Amino acid sequence: MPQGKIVKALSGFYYVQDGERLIQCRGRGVFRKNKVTPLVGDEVEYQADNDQEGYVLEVFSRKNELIRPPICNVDQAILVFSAVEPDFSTSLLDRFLVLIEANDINPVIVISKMDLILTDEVKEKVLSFAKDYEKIGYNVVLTSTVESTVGKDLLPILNDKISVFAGQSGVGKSSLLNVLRPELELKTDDISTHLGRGKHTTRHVELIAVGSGFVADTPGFSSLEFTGIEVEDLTYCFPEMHERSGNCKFRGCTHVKEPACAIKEAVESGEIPQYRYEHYLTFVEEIRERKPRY
Ligand SMILES: Nc1nc2c(ncn2[C@@H]2O[C@H](COP(=O)(O)OP(=O)(O)OP(=O)(O)O)[C@@H](O)[C@H]2O)c(=O)[nH]1
Ligand SMILES: [Mg+2]
Ligand SMILES: [Zn+2]
Repeated sequence: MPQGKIVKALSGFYYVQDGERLIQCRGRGVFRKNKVTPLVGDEVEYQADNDQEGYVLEVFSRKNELIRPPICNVDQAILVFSAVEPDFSTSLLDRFLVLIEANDINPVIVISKMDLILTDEVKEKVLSFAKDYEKIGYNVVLTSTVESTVGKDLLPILNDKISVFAGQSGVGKSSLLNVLRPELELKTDDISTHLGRGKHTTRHVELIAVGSGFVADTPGFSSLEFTGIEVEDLTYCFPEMHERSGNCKFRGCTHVKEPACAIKEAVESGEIPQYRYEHYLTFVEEIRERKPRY
């Protein structure tokens, strides 16, 4: 039986990419056999007499699975954050990073719209943030759609992987993909029209072949709340805290009020940026407030 990858799910059809062929399939067989709903990203076995009337017969086991957006076998999340318009936000970035770390997905940080920076002051600020995140161990790529290096900057990261593009509206996700594959002509919008969107746009998830990889151009995570994440999990989502937490005096230290806390010491000595720790504290508070307290 032939095998392929589901690259799009729409109106009850699954579109299976098998090399150069795209086969429109139904999923009847699978539902009956192992009660699994096929997802974009699935590796499947299918049967088809022609490209319009196929059947997904079997879904192979998944590496991971996101609920919103509904997609699986994701290798990495490309977090697109613009340097300006909108301004670079470490608090929003840290929120995305926590959600992605909690899903065991590898994040890559792309700082876009570098060409729109007008002052040295802003440029230095953005570069120093980039350095902070690199120091944590994250891959940080600075780029813009006017740079001729977008392909060189991004393709090596995207090749051979399934990536989800995530980030605020208007940061330039679709624009970057349009540079990588101009023939796609993905719809891009200026900020003003973005405000009226959202409600009206049907957002189906689709994998787009870019280089030898696949990319999902979605807003990423429709909810940025920490549902399902506990305070104890949060340290794992801050790699620079996780690697130091063994040095805290108390096991299970939450790095908030405990004495002899290695994290607080690292913040005081400047090894961990103050803003990262503050975001951590905000998230701890948010998770604690979610719970009923007696
Ligand atoms: N100068 C400049 N403008 C950019 C760059 N990237 C995007 N833009 C502009 O920013 C606006 C928003 O870009 P989009 O690609 O639509 O943003 P998006 O992230 O896909 O937004 P959503 O689809 O709403 O999530 C458009 O007007 C783009 O032309 C860049 O690197 N440089
Ligand atoms: Mg877009
Ligand atoms: Zn601690």
